[in-house]
Amino acid sequence: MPTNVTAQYRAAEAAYRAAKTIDERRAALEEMLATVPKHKGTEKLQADIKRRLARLRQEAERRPSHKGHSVHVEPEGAAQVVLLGPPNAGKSSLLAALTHATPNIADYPFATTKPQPGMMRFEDVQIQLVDLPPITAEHMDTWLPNVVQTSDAAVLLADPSNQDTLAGIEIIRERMAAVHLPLVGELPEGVDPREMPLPTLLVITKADLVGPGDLEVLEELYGQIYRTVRFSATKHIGHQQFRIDLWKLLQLIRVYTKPPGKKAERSDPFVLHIGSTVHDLADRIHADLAGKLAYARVWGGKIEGQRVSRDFELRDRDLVELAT
Ligand SMILES: Nc1nc2c(ncn2[C@@H]2O[C@H](COP(=O)(O)OP(=O)(O)OP(=O)(O)O)[C@@H](O)[C@H]2O)c(=O)[nH]1
Ligand SMILES: [Mg+2]
Repeated sequence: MPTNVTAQYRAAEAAYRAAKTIDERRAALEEMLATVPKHKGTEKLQADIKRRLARLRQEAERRPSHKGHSVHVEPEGAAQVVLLGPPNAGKSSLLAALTHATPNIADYPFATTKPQPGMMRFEDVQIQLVDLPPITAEHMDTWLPNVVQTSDAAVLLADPSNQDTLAGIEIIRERMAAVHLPLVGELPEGVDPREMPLPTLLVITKADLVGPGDLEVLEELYGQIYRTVRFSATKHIGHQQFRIDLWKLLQLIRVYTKPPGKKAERSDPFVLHIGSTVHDLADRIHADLAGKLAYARVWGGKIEGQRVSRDFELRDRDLVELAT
């Protein structure tokens, strides 16, 4: 035991010895790891703490206390998007960079153990990102498919600085396909009702750490299947591109409404799927409204205030006046 540790470290170690539950031990070990002085003399100690954390994780997995299938993340905002990836890929870092959430970020695997949502703003909509524990050949939380199946899309994170990334990504694609949640580039026509394909964006993380060659390898391999974006959580690389590409992947439109004769305000949009009609919009606002609809006018196309029928297909950023 090195003598030059801080008082904070000693307190964390005392807490570890006093800890009774797995969660308490885990919290104390994480605090020890955070407060241990980082230099050559403590490398063994750091490795030992990480090993103890990994063992604790295995112990937690063996216990049948998962309350597995009850884990659920209430969708919020325009869409729910899950973050999937191998350990250490940078899922929690992406969440922290793009939302106000404060997930646990650490350089050891399985730092995330529970779903953690955060809201990401894109222009005038909010998209819910859900950080998840990693998926490996050995481990996938039993509740994870449950959380994934309520989501509208997935982000698959690949860390080009890790030589095991390709194998890790393939395992995740296989495991998700095996639970009928295949990760696809875009939704296929005529889906088998037993399958719930998830439109997926491939994010190449830690773009600040590697050369262009490493990034291109992943782009060449997956570019045919997925829309890909280069990203760094620590440097400002790809943040806006991520938002734009995710919005495109979701295949949504924003539509603004105004009462007849009132001034237009393009804020607080209704979010609908591409292909939605005036009837769908009315139906979304109120079940009765669709039946009572007399006519609609639309601003956004070539003809301003164009009078349209209920089956008129709306476009992103259209302003609609519904008259009964
Ligand atoms: N340089 C650099 N480091 C990063 C970046 N993103 C993440 N990291 C580091 O990579 C490590 C893992 O990051 P996390 O965000 O915790 O990874 P994760 O995918 O959530 O990991 P698990 O929850 O264990 O699956 C941490 O040490 C981060 O600081 C990045 O864009 N650039
Ligand atoms: Mg994490």
